[in-house]
Amino acid sequence: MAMQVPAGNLLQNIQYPSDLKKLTEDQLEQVCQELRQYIIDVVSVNGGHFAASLGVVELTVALQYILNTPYDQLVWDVGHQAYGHKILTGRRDQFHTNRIYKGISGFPKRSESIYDAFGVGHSSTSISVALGMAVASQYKGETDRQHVAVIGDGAMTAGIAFEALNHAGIENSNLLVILNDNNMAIDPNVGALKEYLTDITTSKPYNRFRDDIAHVLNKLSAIGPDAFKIAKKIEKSIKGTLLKRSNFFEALQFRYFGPIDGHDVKHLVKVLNDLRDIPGPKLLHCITTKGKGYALAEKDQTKWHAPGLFDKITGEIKKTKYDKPQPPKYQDVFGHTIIELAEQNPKIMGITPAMPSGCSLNLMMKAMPNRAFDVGIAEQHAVTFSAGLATQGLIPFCNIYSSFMQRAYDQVIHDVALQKLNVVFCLDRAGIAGADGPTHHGAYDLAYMRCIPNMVVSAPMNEEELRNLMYTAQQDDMGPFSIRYPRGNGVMVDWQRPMKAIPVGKGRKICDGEEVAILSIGAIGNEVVKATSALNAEGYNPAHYDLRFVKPLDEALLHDVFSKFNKVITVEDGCIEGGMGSAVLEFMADNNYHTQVVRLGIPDRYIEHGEQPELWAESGYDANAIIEKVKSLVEKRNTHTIAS
Ligand SMILES: Cc1ncc(C[n+]2csc(CCOP(=O)(O)OP(=O)(O)O)c2C)c(N)n1
Repeated sequence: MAMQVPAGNLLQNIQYPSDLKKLTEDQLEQVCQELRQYIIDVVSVNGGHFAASLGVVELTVALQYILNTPYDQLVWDVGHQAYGHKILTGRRDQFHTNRIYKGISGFPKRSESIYDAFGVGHSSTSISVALGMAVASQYKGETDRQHVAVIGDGAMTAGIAFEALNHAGIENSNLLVILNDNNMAIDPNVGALKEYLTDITTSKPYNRFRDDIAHVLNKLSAIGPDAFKIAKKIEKSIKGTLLKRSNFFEALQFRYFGPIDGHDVKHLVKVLNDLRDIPGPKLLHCITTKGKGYALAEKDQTKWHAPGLFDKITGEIKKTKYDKPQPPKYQDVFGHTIIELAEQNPKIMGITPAMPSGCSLNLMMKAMPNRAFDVGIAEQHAVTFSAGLATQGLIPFCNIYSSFMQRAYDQVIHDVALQKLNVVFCLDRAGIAGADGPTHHGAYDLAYMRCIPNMVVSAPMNEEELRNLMYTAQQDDMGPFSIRYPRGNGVMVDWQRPMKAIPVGKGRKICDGEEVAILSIGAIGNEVVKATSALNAEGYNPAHYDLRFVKPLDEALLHDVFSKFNKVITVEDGCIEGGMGSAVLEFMADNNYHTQVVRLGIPDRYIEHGEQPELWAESGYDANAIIEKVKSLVEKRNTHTIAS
């Protein structure tokens, strides 16, 4: 459980950046060492993201040393690398509660600290936001204010990052983009931009040329302000004509600096200090190593992105050991099943936007490299690329986490559903996602998919159902088909059973009962199973149905339920507003039933971070909450009927 660890000699006296600024530049290396050690010490016993924060320790220290935060705006992209930032900005003593229920958030969050300039979790927003801040400062006449976006090479692959660069290039506002280039996303970064960044980093003639210019500029600027102006003119004409053609960022009217070593804290301090005085949009290209300072993490950066608890001395990642085989993760059921299906059906393709390990499409990318694609952090593109494949008669399985799919909503409607294309959306991490918190909970997909014409909206209750839904979806002419499943493990050890098609829109009865019927969708139905068996033991006898589909609804099943029961509880691991319960209410109103319906699900507010069971309980739809709800609705039964 949450465990506090002591900080090093310098770090223990740093609560806020003002304390850091009291130190000499010569002491900063030691601060970095202690900060890195503190992150290792705490994350090893409390869990969380790891390698990304280690990679930006020097950047974090240098930025806080030079900038005047929180007046200056420092925006971290994604935010999974901001642990050092949190520790240096008033949260060192709470850091051991990171990501724990009721503890501090694993991401920067405006409500948590004035130093968290922007709330993040989803990637690639930092340039847009920092530009907005910079333009606002310019408008308000706050010309001394700095605005810095720190963005990874992975996050830079997203469309919104390009959109922001395109806009920033024509605004003459005070914006510094720091490109934290470690050549990695969670998995190895992909795409032509990555290759370009590698070229620019390793190209000798380019670097020599750049260094020469920097050298001349430095000399001239040392002479005085006039000389600096002249220097800038010279830079503009030489760099402008020659570099514009060869440098992507310069072509977008940014002034490009770098690449520099992002682990040399003293040099970073010097460069950041210099850049403060240069107006307009600038980009500083820093080369860093993800996992820096922890050898195992440097070697296997994907594994150490978020390793869970580990022994910091031996590097052994702690996994609970079980005597018996355990049910698999849903993501692995997807990963193995898509290969099994693709071996039979040559039309099947696999697509992920930058989450091959997270969704287990990496298995197919290895087994069938020409049929599985990591397209970078590009959810919109992933969907429309899938649409393109589907126009040619292929059946793409486009796997996107439920919360990241929010990015691609228009593509789902306009590029897939409107054109009735056979794209299968597999929405991983649907429902409460856990320690990542509100940015990552997959709360809305049932509601946002359900209102789209042509869309099939389904959710399996267990591994076998997931396989059967995938089997069903890959049949010809199924049209757009979404399948949502949660983070974590399923409930079946013996899950690799032969697959069969499920009639679209057909639910199933889990157990008969009296007086009250519980309708569930998806894996949260297993909490209902726990509840009904506990209730049976106490003499209550609710019925339980697994709807399987929110669209189309199983109307025959619902007619049956509404004619037999006058009390109905709906249970979903998704937002109550507009979700499955709402669909049931619409059915009821349309068919003139007058049944009492109680809807359980994610309430109309943002649910913070914690373990899934803690958050289901808080939201009122874990087994206990369901038991209480049934008891409050029905009178106690003396008879004890075993559910069939
Ligand atoms: C919109 C969106 N898609 C996917 C993710 C999942 N994700 C979190 S971090 C990450 C990789 C980011 O890579 P990079 O920006 O290079 O940062 P690094 O971890 O290498 O420091 C991804 C894909 C996300 N947070 N947001």
